[in-house]
Amino acid sequence: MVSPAPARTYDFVIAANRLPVDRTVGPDGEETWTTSPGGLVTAMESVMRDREAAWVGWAGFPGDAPEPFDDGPLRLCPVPLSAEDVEHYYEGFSNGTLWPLYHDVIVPPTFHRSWWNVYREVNRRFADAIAEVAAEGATVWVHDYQLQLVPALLRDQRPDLRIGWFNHIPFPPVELFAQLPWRATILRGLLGADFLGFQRPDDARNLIRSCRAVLGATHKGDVVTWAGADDGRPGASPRAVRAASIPISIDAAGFRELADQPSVKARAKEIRESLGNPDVVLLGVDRLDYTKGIRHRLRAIEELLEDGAISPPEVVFVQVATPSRERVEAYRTLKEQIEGTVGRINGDFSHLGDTAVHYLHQSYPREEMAALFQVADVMLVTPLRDGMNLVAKEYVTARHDGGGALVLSEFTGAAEEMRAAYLCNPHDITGLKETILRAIRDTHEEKRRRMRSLRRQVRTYDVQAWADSFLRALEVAPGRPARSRRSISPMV
Ligand code: GDG
Repeated sequence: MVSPAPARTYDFVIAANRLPVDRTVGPDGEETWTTSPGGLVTAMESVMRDREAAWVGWAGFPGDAPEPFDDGPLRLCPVPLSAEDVEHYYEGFSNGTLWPLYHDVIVPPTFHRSWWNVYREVNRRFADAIAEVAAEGATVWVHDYQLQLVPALLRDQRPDLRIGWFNHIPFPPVELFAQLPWRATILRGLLGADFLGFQRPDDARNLIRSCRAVLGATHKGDVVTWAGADDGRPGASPRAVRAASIPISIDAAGFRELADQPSVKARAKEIRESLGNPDVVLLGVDRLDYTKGIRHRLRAIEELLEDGAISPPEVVFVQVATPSRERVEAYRTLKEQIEGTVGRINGDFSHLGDTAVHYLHQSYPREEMAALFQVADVMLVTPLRDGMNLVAKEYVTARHDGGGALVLSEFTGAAEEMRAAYLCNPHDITGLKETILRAIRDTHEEKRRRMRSLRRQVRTYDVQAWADSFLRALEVAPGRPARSRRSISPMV
């Protein structure tokens, strides 16, 4: 009898909700996989260059998962999700509960026990899949809010692993986080990691405060110590977990190269001409999400048009709103509201041949995005809350001609680093209008000075620097300290 070959294991494992590939099925039923464009894939490419690694994630369609397969040196390990899992774990708990709760409850989060049960079950499935493919002593990098229970579930099975988790979105203040009926289990899940990475120092501090208030954990500086980190089993020894900010960035060299292509520059010229060669192009590029502040932005634009401060054909506004989460109710409502507002503004302020607001509810290739950035004299990045916002970093990188101006919301992670932007509070419509006008009217020299500083910042701290910093922090994470005192009055 031939026994099956032992499954191959890897020293470096990445886990994210999605695999970094998309499947397409041809008319003859043949499957092809293409690398999905996106920051995470690029970031990980840079850390996987010198080593073999496995990536655990959902393949993007419900039902049975394909067998693990190789994409160059990368082993892809699909986790199956049924249609019900997608509805409850992804659209429900991840996007209907956690997303709004972690973004300042801009829309009310929905709490459903049935969603939570499936979230727990899917996180267990991810942990099992990682445990199977991770070699003895491997490093595991878990990504984002969809997988917050994975660190502890994994540590239970595999205490030998070094586990890091990075949150791409904000972590809420304890006053909001405490609403979550399953707050203690989520924190216990996270504290299974050795290192927790966040976009902003405030996110890390919010997590530490929640651990103190909800679990009764202690902390010294950015290290949380909690004796129940092994799920409260008797005799569990305390673990120390560091929580700190390691802000994400973009592949600045790659994006610059893309923006520098003659075809992209030619396309930028073409786009400007098709807009009627305006004096000023204002641009917004966002997933169609209520966190991105598109409604507030449109309100400011509408008032500027009413005031006569801007008008087509001299000044036009282009809003790219990439389709997103269309099966989630709040997103359908937002789409209707935005489309109604754009219709009203254009009805009131456009003339035949001169459109005030160009609204594009479509997804474009990266080359087209780079061309659009080059057309934008003023880029409007005005989210109500955003973990980082990569569009801001891409915009300044694409403008290697030194032109342009960036209006940036204070409520983005990017604003912590990009201090030379025209910073604004998107809730303050009067202030937002003034900032937009300043970005339009400031002197050429002042705008160039700001853009130079912003470009330097993104070039110096790129995605490779981000990934390196994260892995270094994980490598030197504290691990198990001497037994520490547990405080006595947790909120659980
Ligand atoms: C989460 C956090 C954090 C957009 N439309 C198209 C397109 N995009 C690209 C952009 C950019 C990316 O998608 C969007 O990144 P953001 O950072 O702006 O926002 P989220 O999707 O909300 O991402 C966020 C991020 O994770 C990373 O940690 O910054 O705060 O919410 O790269 O250019 N790309 C293409 N066509 C489009 O139509 N090709």
